[in-house]
Amino acid sequence: MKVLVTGGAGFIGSNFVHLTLATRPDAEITVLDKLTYAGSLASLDGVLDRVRFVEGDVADPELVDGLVAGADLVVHFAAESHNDNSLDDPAPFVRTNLLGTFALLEAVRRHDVRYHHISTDEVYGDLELDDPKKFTEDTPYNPSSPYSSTKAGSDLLVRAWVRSFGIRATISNCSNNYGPRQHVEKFIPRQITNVIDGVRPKLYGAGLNVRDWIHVDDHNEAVWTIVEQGRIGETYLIGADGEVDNLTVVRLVLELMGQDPDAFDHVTDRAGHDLRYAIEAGRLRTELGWTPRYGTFRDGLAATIEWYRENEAWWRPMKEATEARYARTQQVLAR
Ligand code: NAD
Ligand code: TDX
Repeated sequence: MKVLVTGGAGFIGSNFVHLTLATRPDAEITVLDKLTYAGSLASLDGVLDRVRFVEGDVADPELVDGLVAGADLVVHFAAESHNDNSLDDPAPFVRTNLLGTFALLEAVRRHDVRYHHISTDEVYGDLELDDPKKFTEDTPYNPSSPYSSTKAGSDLLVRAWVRSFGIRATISNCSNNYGPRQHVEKFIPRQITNVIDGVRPKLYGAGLNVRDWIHVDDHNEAVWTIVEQGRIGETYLIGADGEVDNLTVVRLVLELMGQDPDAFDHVTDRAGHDLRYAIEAGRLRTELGWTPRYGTFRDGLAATIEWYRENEAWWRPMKEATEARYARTQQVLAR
């Protein structure tokens, strides 16, 4: 099977490439990636000789058309993915997340190629801390940030192209991923690399916000399950019942790294900060028989810390610029 992976030099996309080559050796992979600040060829170390790498923009219709024409399957990970950046400058989010998806949809429509769309639980907005309900496939869309609204818009484009043009597409909306090769702007890698650098972790506000953590390999196995068994036109939520509040995560990172669990700073909160995400993945589990394989969040976090300790050469080049960017907008409020 010829697979076009967009965003394959990013966090989840590169882990998808590694996992696919390890578990489905017949797959012929082409990666299309613009190598923005978030993409790194080093994330494909060890497999670059087994994939065709194309540096380019998903929002370039001609480039995309040629690549889609030669594929049996497109898995679309490429996106501007960081909420904080979208508050700073929404323009690349609109361009990549909306126009990039549009270019791919038109190409898969022309060439009748199977398409899987990677999206996020953030399209549903947020939940109250004490709400017993979780997000389901029927939860109304209610995105909060420029990032999540452009992802929501891209999902709606996919649904319309299925209904109006009969493209063969599926959508998945996953909760927060963690694992190796995640950019150091994101919550968990930022704190791990701060501690390695002797800098105190930075918690937004009081840290009561809850995220539903899933290991990136569990996400990517779920994507393959949907590609292989999912119903065309359907949306599947992906999550592994991993709800943890941010304060607990920061304290756990510090504890696992041998530090005082209270040695962190409270910094300026994110504007419009979503309170809680929680996924009900019943459709994926009962209809398609998927189940997460990774162990506890604590074990997964310990393994992730180990990865960052052993792979400083991977993250060091992006650390200084990331912290310089945060320093412009975030102040320490309390220790
Ligand atoms: P990432 O920022 O680590 O990687 C994004 C990749 O896309 C980078 O390699 C970047 O170079 C590439 N890219 C950006 N703009 C591009 C363009 N115009 N053309 C081609 N390539 C471009 O993001 P990630 O965390 O790996 O997220 C991947 C996908 O998964 C996104 O669609 C995101 O919305 C979704 N998602 C992420 C999470 C999460 O927790 N990280 C959870 C659910 C869904
Ligand atoms: O330094 C920090 N301190 C902090 O308290 C950072 C960077 C984040 N946070 C908080 C904000 C969130 O409540 O941690 C939580 C997680 O933050 P992010 O890693 O930025 O993730 P989030 O905004 O939840 O979005 C992530 O999951 C859904 C991904 O970045 C998205 O791409 C995905 O769609």
